Amino acid sequence: MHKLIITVAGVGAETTKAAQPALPVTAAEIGADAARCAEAGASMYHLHVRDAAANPTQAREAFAAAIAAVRERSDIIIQTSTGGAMGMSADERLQPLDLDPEMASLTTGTANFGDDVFFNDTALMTEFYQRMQKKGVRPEFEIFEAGQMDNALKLVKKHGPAGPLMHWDFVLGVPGSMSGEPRNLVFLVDRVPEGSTWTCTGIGRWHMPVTMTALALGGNVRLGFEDNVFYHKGVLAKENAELVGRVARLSREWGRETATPDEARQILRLGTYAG
Ligand code: KMH
Ligand code: ZN
Repeated sequence: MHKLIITVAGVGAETTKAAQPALPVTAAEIGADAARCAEAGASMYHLHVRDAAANPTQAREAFAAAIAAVRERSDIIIQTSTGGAMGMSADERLQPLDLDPEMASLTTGTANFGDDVFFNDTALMTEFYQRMQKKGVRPEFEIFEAGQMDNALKLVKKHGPAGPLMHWDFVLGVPGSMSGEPRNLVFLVDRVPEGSTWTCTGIGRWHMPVTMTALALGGNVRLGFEDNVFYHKGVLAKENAELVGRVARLSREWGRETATPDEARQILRLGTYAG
């Protein structure tokens, strides 16, 4: 079993400062947050950014500023979001790819998302996938519903690979989509093709059940204020790094060290794809 890759979804598009006062929103705050998370054992940062009013944006310039701030302080793998926020157009969502990030998220199917719909039809996901292929940006297949795995596999079959392996992220517990029950994660992991790597995240109250199931299965873990703002029921986490620290400690106690960013790059075989 390889070392544990902890990904931090530290910002998100839906979490507000009112819900989590420690939410990083400026480039400087995001840079400092990523560095503290890396010190605590994280090796990847799933990046969303905000505008001057702390509203979600996919603006290229806002991503560039946040990426520069992260890079000033840490070598953590940066995975930009192409999900953006509800209601954004495909062109808006695609902007961070212009900055050639190492990785980007890619959801391969439409899903209910609370009272909204996270829209990803075949044309959109194909465009996003091919854009990533062309630029050599590794997708993380962000799966909210089981059929989205089939769609991702179909993209690879029809359009060829986007790297030496497929990296999956099972996002469980979004209201309206698949819940974080252990059997759901076991079902999805069982369908992962040979040679893939996978991580998962539990939304809200599913954070710890999904995390513990992932550790038991030997997978990787994503966490952070995009997905969950609490440390214990009703008790807000002080910062993203506090959530990282708990999972890193649990894993080490079990005999599995956390991966450094460079070790995670090797595990994910990043940078080895010629395009
Ligand atoms: N904000 C959600 C609608 C992603 O980053 O790729 C979608 C999301 C997924 O966060
Ligand atoms: Zn996201």
